[in-house]
Amino acid sequence: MSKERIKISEDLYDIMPSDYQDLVKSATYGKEDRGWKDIGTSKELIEQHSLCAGCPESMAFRYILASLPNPEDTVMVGSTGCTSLVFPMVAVHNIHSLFGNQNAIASGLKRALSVRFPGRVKDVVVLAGDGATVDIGLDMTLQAWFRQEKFTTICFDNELYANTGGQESGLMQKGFVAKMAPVGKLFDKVRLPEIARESGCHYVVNCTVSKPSLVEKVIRNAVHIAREIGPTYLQLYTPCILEIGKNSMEGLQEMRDSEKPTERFAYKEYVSEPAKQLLAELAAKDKERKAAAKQLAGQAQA
Ligand SMILES: Cc1ncc(C[n+]2csc(CCOP(=O)(O)OP(=O)(O)O)c2C)c(N)n1
Ligand code: SF4
Ligand SMILES: [Mg+2]
Repeated sequence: MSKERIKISEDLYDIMPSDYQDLVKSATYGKEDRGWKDIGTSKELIEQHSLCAGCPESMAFRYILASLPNPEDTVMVGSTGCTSLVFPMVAVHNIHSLFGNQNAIASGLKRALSVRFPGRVKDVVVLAGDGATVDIGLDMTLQAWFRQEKFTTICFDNELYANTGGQESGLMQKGFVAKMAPVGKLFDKVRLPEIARESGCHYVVNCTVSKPSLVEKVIRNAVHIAREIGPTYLQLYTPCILEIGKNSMEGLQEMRDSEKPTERFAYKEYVSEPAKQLLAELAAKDKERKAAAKQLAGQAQA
């Protein structure tokens, strides 16, 4: 993959927005080892957002977009919610779907892309809130997994409906009282990671986004496994600081507190046997590639 596809015609160069010029000059399209460490030294695929200041969803977006293995050939599918306000500012093809329909849209899209571009890798990644994934969209979420659709589903779990002012969601914690759910949640958080495994996902991770290197690893694994084997699911805790009464500097600590071993976002991972085999093959290839590059660099210096 290369930047060829976004190249600007010389005649139009000076009238293109500077953001676009920067994308062509220094975005990491086509870089094999792109990852969160490129943030700060390259043009990011998201630079502005309309989320509340300090919202952990914005951190998650930056790490995810920096880690996609193949951004020029990726289509993201969003759903209504806080996340959907960000997509217009993202330099990756994306589709907004009706609330809850995201996994149905992604299924059709993935199939259509494989017919339209045979032999070319096209990744599809769904990114939606917990209300869209677990409540209103649960049917579509599960059916896509049952059908073994080859795309990744990412849920930004902030444990309520944030965008509409704080209603109860299936992923809300037991007993939690929100602005629009004054009675308090009567039941435990729905165990969607377990349901994902039982519904045919080949890679499932439940974690926070406090550690960029971890987010990078799980995104890469999830996209590669979805591309080659079948559905993958990531449930990422991105707390709504507004609804839990934290200020813009406190989101990171909230995630760190929630990922302790006894807490609900302690790191949890499931990898199916075929997926384990694929990850081992990819790791071996990566090692080989890096050794060859090192050798070449050594020869060039000599
Ligand atoms: C079909 C439909 N039903 C309901 C809504 C209203 N609505 C908009 S955002 C939202 C909640 C989003 O919650 P979640 O998916 O958890 O995302 P968050 O805002 O928390 O990131 C709802 C119910 C809608 N826009 N469309
Ligand atoms: S309402 Fe909550 S989830 Fe939405 S942008 Fe603000 S802090 Fe983030
Ligand atoms: Mg939510």
